[in-house]
Amino acid sequence: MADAGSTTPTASTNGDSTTTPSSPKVALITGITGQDGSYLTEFLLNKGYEVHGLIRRSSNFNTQRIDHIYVDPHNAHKARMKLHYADLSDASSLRRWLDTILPDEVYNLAAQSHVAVSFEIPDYTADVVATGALRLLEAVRSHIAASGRSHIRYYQAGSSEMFGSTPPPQSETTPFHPRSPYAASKCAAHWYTVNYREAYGIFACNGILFNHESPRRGENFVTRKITRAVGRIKIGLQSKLFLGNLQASRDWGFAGDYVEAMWLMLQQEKPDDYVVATEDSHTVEEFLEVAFGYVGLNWKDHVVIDKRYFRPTEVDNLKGDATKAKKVLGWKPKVNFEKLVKMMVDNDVEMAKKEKVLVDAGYIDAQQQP
Ligand code: NDP
Ligand code: GDR
Repeated sequence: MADAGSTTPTASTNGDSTTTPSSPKVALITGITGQDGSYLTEFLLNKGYEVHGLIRRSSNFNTQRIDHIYVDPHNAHKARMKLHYADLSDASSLRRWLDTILPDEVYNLAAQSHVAVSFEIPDYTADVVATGALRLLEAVRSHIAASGRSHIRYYQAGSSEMFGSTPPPQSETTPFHPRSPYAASKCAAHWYTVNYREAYGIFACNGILFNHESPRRGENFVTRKITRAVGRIKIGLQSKLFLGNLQASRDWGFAGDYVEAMWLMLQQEKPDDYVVATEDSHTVEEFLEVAFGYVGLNWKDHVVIDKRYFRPTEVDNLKGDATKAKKVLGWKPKVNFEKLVKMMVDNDVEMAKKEKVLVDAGYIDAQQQP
């Protein structure tokens, strides 16, 4: 378990590198403990970067996704991943770490990222997702003004949710019509980023990423909720899965592919905004069919519709047009829909087997569903 300590950089990693230059590039990642933060950290370490992550204080350790690349600082000879306490709601911490770390690239991935939850905590969501991005941009601007380090580059994690009810295919020129406090906040963060690029000449990019998943996806997003249930049902730990709207369509890709696109945006000559998507879309019901079918189960025997999981306003149909990213960045996804679903189910069947051992030994209760 990683502990960032109180005031100084403490955690480090021995992430294998094939291309470490003598003076490595330095990246600062907010949201390093999230799904994307963990894949981006692995990606950048493999490129030879020194990676600094901002983590927020929580009452339990929240670093499970990066524990495998964490090395206790007391044992590390070469610290290439370092963790620091900060929060997107705390402007002074952002500026302080910029001044201390002197990053070449800043990736703003931190967010209250759950759309349904944003209806429950709209004020907080806006503070972290919209104003948090503004705080970080302003910290970058003032850091550049004070230090002259104008080569610094900034990535903003934008979302296909910004398109909301605008019909597909959605590209960089498609108008936004957000349908949740989360999506409206992401629109604000998008335009703050454009404004800081135009007003101050900062190299700032918006990645407009469509849904991307993985075995590290949070367990209350629909894909992982389904694959966790498939694993547990297959192993006999649960029988029902409660879901909301099964007719929504999403353009689902693999998170490991998408972090490469983030990095590519910051390697271009000019800053710009890019849609990143597979250009393939499926309903939640189709996800269920593939996931349950893969282990020989019929989803209709297990899924129960629960009104609690419907949203006040839904985003019905997302399907990206990633022509620009393919052409300019040379990016394309490697993992398709079927492969993604199977990767997640395989992971979660194995996880359920381990859970079963703990249940049989009386260490945990089988009723504790994710
Ligand atoms: P996760 O929810 O997995 O991770 C969010 C990260 O933000 C976590 O590290 C979390 O910390 C951190 N965080 C939350 N609140 C704060 C705060 N107040 N201050 C500092 N850190 C905070 O998200 P993903 O990795 O899936 O997504 C990364 C980014 O990309 C997010 O901005 C998301 O909105 C956006 N996005 C994601 C897409 C997807 O399909 N995954 C698609 C499009 C955009 P902790 O671990 O402590 O909770
Ligand atoms: P989304 O992802 O809202 O697209 O946001 P999520 O997996 O939460 O929902 C996808 C669709 O599934 C429907 N759904 C359910 N969703 C959840 N979470 N739980 C359920 O039980 C359930 N039943 C049906 C939803 O209504 C929705 O239509 C994700 C997040 O990662 C955002 O941060 C990111 O910006 C967007 O993807 C792109």
